[in-house]
Amino acid sequence: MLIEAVHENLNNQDEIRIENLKVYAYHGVYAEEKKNGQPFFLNVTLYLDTGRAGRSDDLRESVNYGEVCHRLNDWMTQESYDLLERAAEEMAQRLLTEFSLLGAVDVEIRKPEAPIGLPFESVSVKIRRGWHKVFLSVGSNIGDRRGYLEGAVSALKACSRMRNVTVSSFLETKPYGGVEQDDFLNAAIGLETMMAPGELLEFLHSVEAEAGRTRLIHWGPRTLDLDILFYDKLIYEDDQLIIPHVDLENREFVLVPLKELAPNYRHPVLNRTITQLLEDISAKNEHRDR
Ligand code: PH2
Ligand code: MG
Ligand code: MG
Repeated sequence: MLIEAVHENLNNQDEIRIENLKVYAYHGVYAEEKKNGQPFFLNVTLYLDTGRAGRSDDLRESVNYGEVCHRLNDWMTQESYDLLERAAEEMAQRLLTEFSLLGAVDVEIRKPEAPIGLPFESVSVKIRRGWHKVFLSVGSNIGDRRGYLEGAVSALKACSRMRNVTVSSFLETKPYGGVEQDDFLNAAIGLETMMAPGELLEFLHSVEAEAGRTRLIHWGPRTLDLDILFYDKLIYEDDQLIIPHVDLENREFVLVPLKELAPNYRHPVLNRTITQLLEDISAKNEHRDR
């Protein structure tokens, strides 16, 4: 698939394109660039479902490219960044935030008069950013457990790079995994984010830290644990992070609340839905208890 976009809508890869929007702005590492400015050219692709507007002929069901151009011009000239990377990131994030029909955007910023001192046609940075569907597991087994869970939800809702945050009911659970400790309060959270997986993990760690989380005993008691279960249909692994979350298929404290939010979501490796994974656990337990 070209883009792993949020809306599982077959038309959401329709494109509206803006080519070489010319903006006079003041981005650059060198003082003379910040002082004198220079022309920048923006190539922007907006990914959305244009089907509704295509049928209704109603602008309110699409994104007004004229408005997009004016907003880009405003945003490009309001601030002066050192880097094209920063400017592109800022344009992409603002577009995704301000125009809610967008699933993803490509933003390319060209700077044909960059002070290089050699003949060249243009330099540019091009990025793609979009909304991604994520499911998290959250748990606490020290102190004001409900307060920590609610605090985590508030922190996610307050972040401008998240939207559509939804929460399951809170579930009292016995500790899983053999460490002797107090009972947990667990929940599942669904959201859309424009963060990449690694950034999301860092953000979740900062929310845990704010809840006073310390990492003394592996798998030990914690004020707040926020784990990434799924990120679109991504299958990913590095030293810090494994997606889908390891062992979730054996954890009722993860699957029971998650089933409230996404009973038919299919685990991309196991190819089983959340409902089926829970049925698999019941079947295994029955077999064992016989
Ligand atoms: N988290 C663990 C280990 N065991 N058990 C329950 N019931 N709930 C948890 O959130 C939990 C656990 C490691 O993160
Ligand atoms: Mg955990
Ligand atoms: Mg964790």
